[in-house]
Amino acid sequence: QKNLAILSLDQIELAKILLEMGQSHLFEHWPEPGVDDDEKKGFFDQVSRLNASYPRGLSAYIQNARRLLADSKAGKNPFDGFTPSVPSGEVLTFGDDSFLKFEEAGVREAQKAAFVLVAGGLGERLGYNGIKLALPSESTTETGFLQHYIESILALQEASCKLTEGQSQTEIPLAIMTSDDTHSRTLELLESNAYFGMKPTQVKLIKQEKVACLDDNDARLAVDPKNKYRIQTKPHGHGDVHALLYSSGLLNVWHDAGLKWVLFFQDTNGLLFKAIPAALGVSSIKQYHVNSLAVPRKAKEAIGGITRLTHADGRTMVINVEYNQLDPLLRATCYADGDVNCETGYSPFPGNINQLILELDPYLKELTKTGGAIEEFVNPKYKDSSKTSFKSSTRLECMMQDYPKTLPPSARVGFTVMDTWLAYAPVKNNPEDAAKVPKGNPYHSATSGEMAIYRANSLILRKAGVQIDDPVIEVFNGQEVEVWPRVVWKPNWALIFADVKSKVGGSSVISQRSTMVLKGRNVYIEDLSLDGALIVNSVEDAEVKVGGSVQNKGWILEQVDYKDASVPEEIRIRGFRINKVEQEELNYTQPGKFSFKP
Ligand code: GDU
Repeated sequence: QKNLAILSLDQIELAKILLEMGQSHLFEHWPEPGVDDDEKKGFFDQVSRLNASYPRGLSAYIQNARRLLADSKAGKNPFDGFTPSVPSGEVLTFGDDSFLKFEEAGVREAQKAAFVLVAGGLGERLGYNGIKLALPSESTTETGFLQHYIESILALQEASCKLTEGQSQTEIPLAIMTSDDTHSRTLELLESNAYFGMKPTQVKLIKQEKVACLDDNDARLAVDPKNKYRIQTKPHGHGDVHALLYSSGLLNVWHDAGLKWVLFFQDTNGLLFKAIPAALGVSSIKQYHVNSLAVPRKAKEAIGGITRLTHADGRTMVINVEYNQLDPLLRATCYADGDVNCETGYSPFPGNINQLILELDPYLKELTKTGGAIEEFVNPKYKDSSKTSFKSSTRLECMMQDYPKTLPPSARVGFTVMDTWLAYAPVKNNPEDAAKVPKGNPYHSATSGEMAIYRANSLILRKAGVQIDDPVIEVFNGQEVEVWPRVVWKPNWALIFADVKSKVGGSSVISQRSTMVLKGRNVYIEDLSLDGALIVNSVEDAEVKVGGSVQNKGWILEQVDYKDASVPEEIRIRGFRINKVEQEELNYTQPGKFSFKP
């Protein structure tokens, strides 16, 4: 009470809310006015942020927490009354006629799209201290994830405008959700690299706030162990992205600009943009309000399963069931063996890769009602079976893929399944954990993420008629991986399969030990026989034909032990480094037509 005198009117209101919501313990240890007054004001600054950043404020947070904690204590199953079954979606086969049709439609639509990258997570599982967006997606060109994403969006922007000639050049917006853990380093990465070619105004950073931790089933907010004038906070999860897009006004800006699609994606998937054009085409042709990208899922793989849930009262929805909930749900219903592979060798439930495409108009209408609040969950670690106290404080969490849960049955919610080799190779697990993944399941490590890029590019070239040697199996950091020729190209060389087909001709051959890097829009490969390393750098208006026999010692993969602390972290976590012994490097810096044939 006595401390009220030092507070502003707004702060007194916040104090009243806290007292009404049973949070008087937060002030119990406060000394007399005059002692630590600045810290006390700092406390209210924090409370004010926590109040403003949660849809409907801190009291709603506490109420939701009490409800969810009571449900958790009572052992209430969030899927009570629902029976899971395998849903049917659009299944695409890379390179066939319908795939090509979807890709073209997607490129056409791209100029009406905005991209949203969720990158607030630190990636503790990966054992990398930097932000994941700065991590090289592969070590042949050392292109980082953020650079690759931005270059892909720029290539898409250009291709889209070209397809609909006559229309003004669009700038596809990119919003990046950061957190206190990643914000300043993300901004610095962009600024020190001239936004990787995007206009700075094209990129918007939206920062998620953490949420208050909870000490007990009454949702008493936890005092920060490091500062008695602060509430302890933890991340709320990637589901925050919806509320932030709404409260920042970005969705309205995009809507007013005539945009139609919002595409969400995650921080470390080097393959994703190979799948985006076709997936966007599916959204457009099938008129999906919500389209989730999925891949065949191995049982127990750490990706959610897309599931049709049918309630006893007749309601149904197609939704992600998170990987830790899928097995108990299946066991409790009609799948006694739980999360296991079926006769195909895969889980019958497609795996959610959290690439969501939402149609903007219905999305904005829905968020106008909900403010972007997403169904939350709580996962307290109880001290004992009485479930009366926690081992450590907990908090509410939410996931962006839970957005469809509040939609009416009339909403058009679908999903698109693509081959894993084309669409999904995240970098999440450290070498030790990756090596422990059950045999046959994907490692999701820096090693597998990089190898997947070479494999995808090699397979795409094969499909376009290039003869590519089979891979060899090698072990890096205890993980057995296929090593294909290290083929890398910039997104503006080829974005969709039709681009690749138009740029390779004749009969070309690439040996397994080879490396090929293509940087330049108008580089054409014709009757090339490559056994070694070939690097082509060419300016926009040069047209270059590369063919003939290129043979040299090439670039060699050398083993690195992840425990060797003398090696930089981004190399160690892969288990190899590239020794650039010898290469043919072609540089075309002037406009004109050129042909290379040794
Ligand atoms: N993220 C945030 N804020 C957070 C937490 C995470 O922005 O508070 C971001 C991360 O930076 C990352 C993305 O959200 O870009 C996903 O985070 P994780 O990689 O930690 O996600 P999980 O592996 O736990 O799982 C998610 C989905 C799964 C499956 C999987 C696919 O929940 O269903 O789709 O990604 O990669």
